[in-house]
Amino acid sequence: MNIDATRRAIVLAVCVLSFACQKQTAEKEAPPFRIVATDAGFEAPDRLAAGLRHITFENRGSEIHEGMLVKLPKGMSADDYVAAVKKGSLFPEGALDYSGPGLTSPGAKAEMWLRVDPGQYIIICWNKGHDKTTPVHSFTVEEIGAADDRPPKEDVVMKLFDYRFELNRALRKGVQTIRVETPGPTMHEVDIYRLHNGSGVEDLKRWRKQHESGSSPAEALGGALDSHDIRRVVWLRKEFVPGHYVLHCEMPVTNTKLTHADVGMVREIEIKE
Ligand SMILES: [Cu+2]
Repeated sequence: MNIDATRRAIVLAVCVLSFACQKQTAEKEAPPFRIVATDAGFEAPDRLAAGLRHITFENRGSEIHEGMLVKLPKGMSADDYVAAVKKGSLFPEGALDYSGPGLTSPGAKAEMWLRVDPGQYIIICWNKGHDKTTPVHSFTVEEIGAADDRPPKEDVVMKLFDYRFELNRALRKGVQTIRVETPGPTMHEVDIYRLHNGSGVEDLKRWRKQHESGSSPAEALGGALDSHDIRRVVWLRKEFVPGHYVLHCEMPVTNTKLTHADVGMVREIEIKE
């Protein structure tokens, strides 16, 4: 190989590498779908690319909020969905729950990864009757061939069974990525709370039952809401400080006024120093 050929080969290699780098950087920098909850509703983009997406959630309100993504069936508007909810439906016919960030205290932030398919969606909060009082946010998921966002490798796998939480290993202090799976066989959700000093899991259960009356025994850190398809996996990333935490499922037990927490789907865990 003469010097010119060598130089050409080097220039070509540098071009290929720099193009690859730029491409990788571009993929890395795709901003997450950012949802801000307030007491007056949600701020979020109107569009989202179909695929596995990184979602952030921030509560700037004065009450606890969550952000359930719901895919509407053809012919159902956001107003139609809300009208059905106001008549008492938790699952308006044909609409599909697509998970989303769980209960999050004022000032707290959460992030997750979940898969969305093309269609018309709304974001709704079910906490404390907000489903009937707070406007939903409409957005469109479009198939534009965008690459999936890549969740970080999990530190812990959390499994949601009827009616218990299983972890494949203990959560540790620091940033942890949790891969949430639902062996079920029914749908579940997980809300993650950090107990305040002096409060216990029974205080939290009572407080949730009494619709958050009185001082809060815990901070809600966000979690993963239910999906219509329990085979779907979501990822949560959270920073933990040492302390006592509670995993809690508030899905209703079908045809009763009980929640899954009432029938045992609640678990206290300790994160050690
Ligand atoms: Cu459950």
